[in-house]
Amino acid sequence: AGSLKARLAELIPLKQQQLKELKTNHGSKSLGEVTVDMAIGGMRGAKVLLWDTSLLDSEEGIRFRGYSIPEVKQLLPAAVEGGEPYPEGMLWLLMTGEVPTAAQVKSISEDLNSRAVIPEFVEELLDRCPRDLHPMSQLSLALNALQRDSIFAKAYKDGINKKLYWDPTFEDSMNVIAKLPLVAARIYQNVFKGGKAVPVDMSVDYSQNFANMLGFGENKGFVELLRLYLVLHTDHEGGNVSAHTTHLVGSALSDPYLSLAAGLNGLAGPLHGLANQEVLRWILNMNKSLNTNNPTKEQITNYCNETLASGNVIPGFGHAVLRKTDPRYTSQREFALKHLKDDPLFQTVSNMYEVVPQILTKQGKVKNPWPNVDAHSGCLLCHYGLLEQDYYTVMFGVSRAFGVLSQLVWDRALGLPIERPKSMTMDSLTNMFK
Ligand code: NMX
Ligand code: MLT
Repeated sequence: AGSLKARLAELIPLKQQQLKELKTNHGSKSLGEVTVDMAIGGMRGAKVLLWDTSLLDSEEGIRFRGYSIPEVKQLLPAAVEGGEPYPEGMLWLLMTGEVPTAAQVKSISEDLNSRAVIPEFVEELLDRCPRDLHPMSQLSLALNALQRDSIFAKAYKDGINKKLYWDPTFEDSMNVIAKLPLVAARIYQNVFKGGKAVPVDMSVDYSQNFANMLGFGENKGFVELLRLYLVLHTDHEGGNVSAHTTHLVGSALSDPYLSLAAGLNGLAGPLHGLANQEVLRWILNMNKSLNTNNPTKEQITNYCNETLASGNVIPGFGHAVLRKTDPRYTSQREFALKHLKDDPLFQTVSNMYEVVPQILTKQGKVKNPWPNVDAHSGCLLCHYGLLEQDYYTVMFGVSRAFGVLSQLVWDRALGLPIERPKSMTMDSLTNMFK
């Protein structure tokens, strides 16, 4: 096939040249000040990372390789006419910066299917996990175990020339992406459904296979939702916890398995990817306490105020960088309006959109009162019967692998160094400005 790898091999020298010119022509120019507030405040606003696969604008939201979400939906090949794009097309776009043809997308589906196997010992490891080990911990455990087969780690041990690092990084990354649905579905089946294992169907796409393995393959609405879900969660520039962690750990030349596992451990935090689980839990707790499945805006307002008064965040709202409604939220809302507009859970999510921003704004300290991606995803999955909230972040993780591993291939292709910023003590900072 006119493969993804062959295209990358053509693009890499061009990008290496671009980086060289950037360093020569602009290497010593300033990207802005670093203030004490930035050092204390989670480095917010410090422009200190190189990340090519996507870029976030605080008002407009994410662009993947320059394309907004509506553009991606328009341009990438879809399975159903007017339907959701294939995540495989997104992978091609993230890796190359180019919009793939339908044939190229098909070649990715086939390539991933051919790599979709996991060793028996990893299956056994998952099967032996207690059911109350969180699905994200199981995912991380499995990735670390799959590392045994890392092509990069082996090549490094065998003394591979650093100019060639990108090649085994690419192979590992594709293998990881291919294997993730098997691992993720096994976790789902084990924890929630009594352990049924469905084999990979070589003739269908990634999302259809993943849906089959989860037990939702017959449900065409769910498969379309999964395509959208996997496209939307791929990448959110480089500074978010999962992306930055993958990049940081990868900079030590830890292989893609180890790097992604580290990133996913960050995604499992409630202020990051776990928020999708927390949103659903929050809504269901509200419904339970009010004994309704369709609370009024007033009831939602009261429940929000209770949450805030008890020193907790309202999950799914706010963002470290965004200052408007997340376009990933809007895209999921459009999906809901098209396919499930009368769903009571969607109506609650909609009502929250109307009341929560005002409540958070009134509180006075939140920099962004608008909903993020996680405020919406759970209600869509629930609609199609995937009710188990503890599982939602695993699906986010499968998608996030597409973005962070695409960038990891480029990290190695561009020869980026080990990451090592400078830290300061409180005393050293105090003395500096005496
Ligand atoms: N509910 C209540 N308080 C909030 C919220 C919220 N949704 N968002 C921010 N705040 C508070 C925040 O805790 C902080 O309080 P304090 O000064 O007492 O520490 C204050 O407002 C200022 O925070 P910001 O600068 O607006 O937000 P920051 O950049 O620190 O954090 C988030 C960003 C996303 C962590 C934060 O908005 C949050 O906790 N949201 C809820 C959790 C969530 O939805 N996370 C998912 C993000 C998307 N993702 O997938 O990663
Ligand atoms: C993400 O998708 O990574 C989140 O929106 C968090 C972020 O960008 O900081």
